[in-house]
Amino acid sequence: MITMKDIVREGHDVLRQKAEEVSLPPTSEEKEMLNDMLQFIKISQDDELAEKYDLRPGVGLAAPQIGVSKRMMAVHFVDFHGKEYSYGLFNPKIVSHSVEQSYLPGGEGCLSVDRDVPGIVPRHARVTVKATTLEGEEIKVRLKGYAAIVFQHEIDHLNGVMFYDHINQDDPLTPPEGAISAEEI
Ligand code: UDB
Ligand code: ZN
Repeated sequence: MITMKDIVREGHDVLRQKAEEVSLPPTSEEKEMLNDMLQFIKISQDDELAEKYDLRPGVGLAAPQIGVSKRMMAVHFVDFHGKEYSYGLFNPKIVSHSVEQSYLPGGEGCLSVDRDVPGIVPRHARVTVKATTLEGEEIKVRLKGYAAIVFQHEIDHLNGVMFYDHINQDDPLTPPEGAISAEEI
């Protein structure tokens, strides 16, 4: 079982590397690891288990965050419209995105970052992501609002990018012109 001691924190090189593509079909070790990542996220959202194992309630996790430089990510969350997203994904790729930008009004955090970094993180308002699921299915999902932000945050980890790289240093709290709050879509 993955716990917080397995989570790599900022400063570690693996978080700045571009992760390797997983050659398909994945090995049973790769599938097991991705399944463990998804379980970690689910367990972290269970109040009793999160307290028992001292976990931060997470919505997503990318393999570099457990020290593995491979293109794998897990997400498990319900968006503001009550729609559930629960996936373990190999080789996720943004195949198209909107020009319009969006952001979470409260900014972002990260399981690999043990400090508060205030600031607006501009993201694409809509993205289409292609990936292969844990079950071996090739999928193409269209995402907007909160879901689009979670996926972009995790895919960034596969490219060595941290959320605060996107914050405008000169004016951290002002959203870019034309950007919409992720809570509105
Ligand atoms: C998170 N959790 O998991 F609205 F049940 C964040 C942390 C960094 C605060 C743990 C989170 O947003 N939890 C949450 C929010 C809700 C309801 C709920 C739980 N991540 C994932 C991460 O670090 N992945 O690498 C950070 C998010 C910031 C924006 C998208 C991902
Ligand atoms: Zn993160």
